[in-house]
Amino acid sequence: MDYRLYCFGESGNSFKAALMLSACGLEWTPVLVDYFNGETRGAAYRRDVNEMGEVPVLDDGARKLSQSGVILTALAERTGQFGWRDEDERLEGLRWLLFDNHKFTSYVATLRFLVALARTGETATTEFLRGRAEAAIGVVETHLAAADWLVGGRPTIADLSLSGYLFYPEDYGIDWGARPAIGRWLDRIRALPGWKPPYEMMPKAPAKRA
Ligand SMILES: N[C@@H](CCC(=O)N[C@@H](CS)C(=O)NCC(=O)O)C(=O)O
Repeated sequence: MDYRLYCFGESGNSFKAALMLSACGLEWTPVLVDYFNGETRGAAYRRDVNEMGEVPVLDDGARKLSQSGVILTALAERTGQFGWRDEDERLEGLRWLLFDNHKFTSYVATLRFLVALARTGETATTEFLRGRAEAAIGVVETHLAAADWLVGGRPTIADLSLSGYLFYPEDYGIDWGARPAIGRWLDRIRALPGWKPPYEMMPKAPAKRA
């Protein structure tokens, strides 16, 4: 199957899907979305690609899948890799995917966007997001201090989802050195087949035009 991933390099949600495709040994091509110049907010993108106005979107030739958690789930089911062995694992994995989408990626990614990409400086908004991000990061650090992987003692789509933003080089004021369990977990994920840094997997989006 010829997979096309609508994405841009700065998007950690896209990186989750990109890493899954590569780790599963699937052939795929990035389709660069001009996010910073408004492509996802345009009518054509919403009509033809994703009504939610987001990346990632995975086009498998038959249909377009969006929401990284859905893409990861679909690929796990199709390939039999990084998925669940039984109902207990499936529910536990779903718990982490929902936690990621609601509290982990959402706060970490928005904080990174404001501080490192939009360069707003520290504001009341970033202070709020930093507190929420630190709390969610603490939950993951505590879990990983007692387990190598989030679910089932082996790498799953839960690990690919929660780690997606943590491979980016930008500094947004989180002290990752103070989270040694997360650091060791990221090293284990880097050792998976097909892993490459985000900006080597997907092209960066063009800068915002004046
Ligand atoms: N829950 C979604 C989040 C997707 C998302 O927020 N994507 C960002 C880029 S990383 C986006 O396309 N944002 C466009 C916008 O909000 O206008 C997922 O996991 O796929």
